[in-house]
Amino acid sequence: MSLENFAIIESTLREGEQFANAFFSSDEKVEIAHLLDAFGVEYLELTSPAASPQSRDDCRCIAGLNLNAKVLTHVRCHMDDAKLAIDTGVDGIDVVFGTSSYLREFSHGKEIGYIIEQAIEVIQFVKSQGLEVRFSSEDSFRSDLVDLLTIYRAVDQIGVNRVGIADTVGVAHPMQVYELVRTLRGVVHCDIEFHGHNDTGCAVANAFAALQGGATHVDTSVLGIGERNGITPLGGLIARMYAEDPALVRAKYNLPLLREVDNLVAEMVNVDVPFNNYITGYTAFTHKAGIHAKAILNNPSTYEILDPADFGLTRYIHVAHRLTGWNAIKQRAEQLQLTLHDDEIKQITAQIKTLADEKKLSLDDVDVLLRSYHSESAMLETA
Ligand code: HCA
Ligand code: CU
Repeated sequence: MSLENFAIIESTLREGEQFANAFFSSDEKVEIAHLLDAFGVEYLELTSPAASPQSRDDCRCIAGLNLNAKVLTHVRCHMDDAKLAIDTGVDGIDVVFGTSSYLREFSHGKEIGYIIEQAIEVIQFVKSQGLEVRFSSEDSFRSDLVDLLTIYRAVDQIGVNRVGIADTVGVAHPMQVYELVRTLRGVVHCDIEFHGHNDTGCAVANAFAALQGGATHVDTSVLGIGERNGITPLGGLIARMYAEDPALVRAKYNLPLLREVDNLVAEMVNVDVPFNNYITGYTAFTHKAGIHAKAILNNPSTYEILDPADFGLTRYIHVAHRLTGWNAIKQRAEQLQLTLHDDEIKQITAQIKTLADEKKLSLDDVDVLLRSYHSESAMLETA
């Protein structure tokens, strides 16, 4: 069920602000918020208004933009923070508490009974103000399962809108995520959110496993930016969900905006979009080996699970190298509007392979060869 109904909680303006290079100005935050809203994410999560005076003003400002996306802010499970958050005019509040034995021992030192009391007070208050509220436990995968379920059952009973599980340290793998969400699904009636860090490269798979297990909401950030090496990237989740159900993802999101979203944030935080980035990396739709190129030219689905056209992108067939094949070279000749016989194309291909063994070729080198063959064969024909 959730696979069709999933919602994205886009946290570039909260978790993303915790990325080493992120120093968003207010104008930049507004620009990101508008673009993510146009892309179609269901929620935006903003840094706590308790973090700094500017953070509070930015919450107010973005909450007042009248976006389609619901605006949330992320606060500690504390009445003072909850009051500050409500005053900003946001639609909902994401409350978080550290439940792991590490955090209980080395961070806040609180017992489970106390955590539940605090949670109930804050949740009831936020709900009494007519706002949506989520309760999440930091470091859920290193928390005691009985403690975790006890807390979640208690907050579910008083009508929390969502509970969240967070893989704060990126330690979980997909099967564990699936199991925990499945177990939780049997205990609470409310929605379930997943927030996963990417320390071991599992963030996209974990988010997907959470949805398979019955989660309804997934946290993302643009390019995955966040603490350390970040969380589930927006583009990665989109790619994963598109592979599952292209029509659904096309209907939910304005996919051609993804490249602009990735580029905008990359520029603001002063990084390049990685070459192998999901969908928008510069090699994401580049095909190289002759066998791949031939099949792609016949039918792109042979080697593409994502259709670049849905994202406003085009595929590229890389022809200038030793792995090339004559079908790819023929296609290049056609692009250049050069008519050459298949025999000639095959000869040129052999020549390209020999040359490519000697040095790195450019597309220009291939074009020059094709053009010179073409003018030679045209001369022969007119002679
Ligand atoms: C952090 C907090 C958090 C919160 C996740 C959530 C995490 O450690 O900065 O609210 O679900 O990873 O635990 O981002
Ligand atoms: Cu996090």
